[in-house]
Order: sequence, then C-alpha cells, then structure tokens
Amino acid sequence: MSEEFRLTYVHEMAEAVQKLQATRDKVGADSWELRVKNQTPHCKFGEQGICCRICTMGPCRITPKAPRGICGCDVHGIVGRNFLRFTAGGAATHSDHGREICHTLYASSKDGAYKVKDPEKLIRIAKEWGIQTEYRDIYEVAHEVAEMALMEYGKPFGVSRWLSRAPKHTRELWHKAEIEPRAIDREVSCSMHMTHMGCSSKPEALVRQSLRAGLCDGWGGSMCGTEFSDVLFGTPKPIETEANLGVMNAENVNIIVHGHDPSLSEMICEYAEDPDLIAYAKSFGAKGITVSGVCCTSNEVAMRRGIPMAGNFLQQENVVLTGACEAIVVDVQCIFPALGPLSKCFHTKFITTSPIAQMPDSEFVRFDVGTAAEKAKAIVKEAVENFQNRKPELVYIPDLKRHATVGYSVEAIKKTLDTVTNSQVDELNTLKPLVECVRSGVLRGAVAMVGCNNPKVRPDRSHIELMKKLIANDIIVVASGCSAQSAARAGLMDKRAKKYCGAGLKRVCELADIPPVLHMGSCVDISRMMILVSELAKDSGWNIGQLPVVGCAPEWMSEKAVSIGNYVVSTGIDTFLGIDPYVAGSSEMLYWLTAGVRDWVEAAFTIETDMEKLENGIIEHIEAKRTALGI
Ligand code: BF8
Ligand code: SF4
Repeated sequence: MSEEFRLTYVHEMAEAVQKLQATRDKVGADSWELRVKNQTPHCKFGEQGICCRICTMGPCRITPKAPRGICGCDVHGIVGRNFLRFTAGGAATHSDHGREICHTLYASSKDGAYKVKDPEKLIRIAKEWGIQTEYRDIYEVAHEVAEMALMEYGKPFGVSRWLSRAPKHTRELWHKAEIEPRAIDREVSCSMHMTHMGCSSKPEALVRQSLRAGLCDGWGGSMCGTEFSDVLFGTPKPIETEANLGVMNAENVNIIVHGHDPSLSEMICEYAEDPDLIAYAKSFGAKGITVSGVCCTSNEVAMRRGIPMAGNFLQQENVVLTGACEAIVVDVQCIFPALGPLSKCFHTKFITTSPIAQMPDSEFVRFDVGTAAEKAKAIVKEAVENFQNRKPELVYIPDLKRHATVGYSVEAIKKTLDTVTNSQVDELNTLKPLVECVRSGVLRGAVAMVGCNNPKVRPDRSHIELMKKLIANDIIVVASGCSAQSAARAGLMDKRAKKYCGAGLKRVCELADIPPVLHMGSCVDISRMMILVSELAKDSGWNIGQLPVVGCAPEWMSEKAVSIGNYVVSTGIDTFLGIDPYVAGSSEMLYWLTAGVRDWVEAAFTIETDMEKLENGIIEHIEAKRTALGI
C-alpha cells in the first residue's frame, strides 16, 4: 500500500474544478474566478494603504503632489491607522466568536443540548483561575468559569488572565513594551479611538497598539474560544478523516457546514446521525446523510468527530457547483455572500443561522442556545426533503479525496510523545522529547502554517509547496485554518506522507506514528500554538524568541489573519506573510513591522510575496536560530 501513496498535485485539484466551472457556465452562475477578473487591476491607493476615509473632509489619497491629507496627516499615519483598524477588525471577530462560546458554556446543563464533555479540562482551568472545584456540581463550576471568562471582555482593571500561561520572560517583554492586553473589548475599542480623526498618527504608537490588540485576541478572545470549545465539545485527539470535494457522496443527502462556531455544526452533526432522520432520508431515495465541512467549522468538527473536510475558503462555491449539495448551513465569518445567488441556480438551500452573518438570498433560521436542538433537527430535515429536488444532470463530484489524521491539540501532542518516551513517570506529559529532537537536530525546527486562500496567489499552491519543502528539510509543520485543509487535501496529513520527509523527520513520524503536518485546528486554535511554544520554552530553558520556530501565512486574506500575525509576532515568533497587508505605501510602517518591533518582542514580520524567497527565508531563519543557540 504505502509505495502506492502519493500526494495530490495542485494542478489535479485545479483540473477537477474546471469541470465544475463548466457546470457554472451551463447554469449561468458566477464564481470568484470571474469576479477577480472584473476587479483586476485593483486600486493602487488601496493596495498601498494610502487612502483615508475616516472623516468626511476626505477621502484623502496620498500622491507625490499631495503628500498630506486635508488634516495634515502624512502617509505613515494613514497607513498605520489603516493597519491598526484592520487588526482591530480581526481581534473583534475572533474574540466575539470566543464570547459566544463562553455564553454557550454559561448555558450548558446536565439535561440541555450543550453539556460539558471534558470536565477534566474545565477543572484544570477553574483551578488556574482560583475557582473552588471540590464538592461542587460540574455545571456550577462551568457557569462560574464562563462568567469569569465573559468578564475578561470588559473588566475595568488588570490584564488578560490567560497571560499567566506565558513564560516569565515573555510577560516581562510585554510589560516593558506596554502591550499587555487589558480587557478584550477595551483593546478593540481603544484601537478604534486611537484611529479616529485627530488621534494617533505616529506609526510607532499605532504598531504598538496593533500588537496589543492582536494579543487581546490570541491571549484573550481566541483562547476563550479554543479552551471552552474543548470543554463543551471535547479536547481533540488524533482521529481519522478525509479531505477534498470527493468526500461528498452523490448517493447521500449532502449537508455542508461552513463558518467558525462549533455550537451550530456540532448540533447538525448530532442530528445527521439520528436514525429517524437517516430513515427519513432513505424514504426519499438517498442512501444516508453525509455532513462535510468548509472553512474553520470544518476543522472544528473534523478534529472532534472525524467529519470530512470538503474544502477550504476558495472551495466554498465549488461545493454548491457539485449540484449535490442539499443544504449549506453557515454560522459566522468567511462566508461568501455569493452563496446566496449561486444557490438559486441549484436546488441548494443556503441557510444562515447567526444574527452576526445575515445575507440576501438566504433562508435565515435563527440559531440560539435555547432552541439549538430543535433548530438543528429542522435544518437536517429540510435538507433531507430537498434531496428530491436535485437535478441529476447537474451532479458531478470530483473523485478527489485524501486520507488525513487530524486533531493534534497540545494535550494530544503530549500524549503522543508519552508513547515514545522511555522516561520516568514524572517526566510524562511534557514536550521534552520534542525539545530533544530539536536540540539533536533530528528536527531542525517547526513552522506554524496558518491562514486562508487568496486569489492573488494560485489557491493552495503556496501552502502545499511550502509544506513539502519544509518537511523535506526536516522541519515539522503544525497547521490550522484553511492552511490545514490545504495540507489534508493534498495528503500531507496522511501518515504515509512521511516518505516526503527528510531522514530525521521521517524517523520522528515513524516513532510517534504521526503525519509530518499536524492539524491543530481552526484559526482561533492558533491559541493552541501559543501554548505549545510557551511550554516548549519552559521545557527547553530557551526563550520563545530563541526557538527555531516560525509562523507563516502564505495565502492569507482576512483581518483575522493580521490580528493573528500581530499576536504571533508579539509572542516572540517571527512571522512570514506571503501577501502584503496594505502597508507598502509607508517606509516607516514597513520599518516598524519588519524591524522596529524586534526590540520590544524579539520577533518581527517578513513580508515576501515571492514564494521561492519566502521558502528560503523561512529555512534560513530556522538555521540562523539554531546557530545562535549553538545547536
Ligand atoms: O478563520 S483561514 S479563510 S476560514 S480567516 Fe477564513 Fe482564513 Fe480560512 Fe477560518 Ni481563518
Ligand atoms: Fe483626510 Fe485626515 Fe480626514 Fe483622513 S482624517 S480623511 S487624511 S482629512
């Protein structure tokens, strides 16, 4: 078997999509490939970040002839304010998602739709926060923890509770640089205040607040999202699944879950397994019900339930173009408004569920904690009944899928390491074996690959080619978000992909029985990576900034990704961006992001749109860190 295994090429994925585009043309639909053409070339002012419209004296655009806006703001202030607003948008989005999860935890109960699935983790967090756990009902503890977490969003004094998980050195850097995040909402609000007309226009101050706003996400809102999703739905452990459009099943009712909040998708998955509803599907001539996912919701349910991953961000229209999608059910974030008109060209039901993400041409089924079960059941039922409306002549599901082992939470990584270590019992549950691999050079280092797809680069290519190069150089990859889905679709999360590794990483994959690219979850789960590096630092005695570890978002597109970049850099991890965050127009902003911040947090951004240079830059960077450590 293993000698037959090979990765799926990006061109094979592209060819499969071409057939879907023929269907698109046949039904007279639209898709992102066509819209990109209409939007090209993009506005040069926008691309460089040198347009300001934060007051109605403008909009002001900076040109050689007009070097200042009407208020006198120069290009650096304009680019800086835009960058901070972009960051704040991302921090708000992740954090508000986290807040929803806290509310779900607050509403959890023994007999309700939402229960505590990982009481051990809940108790661990409760103890961390000084909450009494003995002789108490688990739900009483859950509600107190949830309330305390919700207070993190607006508390008047102090800094984020989660910061205590970071190494002492990192916390000292944050304190000294005055970037410790306070209440989560305060950092978002403060960013909006700083960027109002007539407030900050000094790049240094705007970048400092960008780091702080990022930190309120990664070490605040996103961490709430991850930790309490684990408490409610289970902490991920390695589980088998499949990825790419071929996971959809032409004989079954296909329900696609798309978005980010697992509260919805967990319930949908629950009811898709309901024997009554499966029997109901059979009564319409289907063989069963297949739920598969798109975007981060997909990562959430793949990691916890093994639900297959149909695709990532730029595949979302393709799932409808298969003609075999009975319902695409979405919650929040990264959902194309295009799905409304597109679904009208097919029998597909486009169901929005959150007041946060409402779109034209969708059916709105308001989803809330109290009615979650009945709404989810109704949605599954509606999808089943829609099977009969399928147009068989439009059905084409590309025969493309790969096997993947997913679900590497920090807890699962430690457990995996325990199985390969011969250490004493008191040495279990640590990352020390990993540190030893890095110290000895069996592993050269690690790269956290994150982020989206972006039509500015060929979809998935940068993710997949970069990962291939890294693993061939004995650099292990941890991935999240749409980057993780690229890896899974290519086959890089199949344990047999170890044959593409250098000798060192191959040996590690064999010993630990892991794939060379580890799936760590959705984008809010990049908070897991922050815990991972913190523990690596503690277990190695090195500072995070010294570790041969790099962050990389080669195809990113969203505000959330910039927020992530800010907190990853702030945590001490050099971060490589393959897409420019609209800062090219300001030499001062470029200086602060790519060099200046290093004095504060021992890491900085690299912006490199040339993929080959990006690849080489990452490897050189890892080797330079090793040399500096003398390993
Ligand atoms: O939060 S990687 S396209 S799905 S923003 Fe969106 Fe980007 Fe995908 Fe997840 Ni993250
Ligand atoms: Fe123009 Fe200044 Fe108003 Fe921005 S804040 S739109 S630069 S006048």
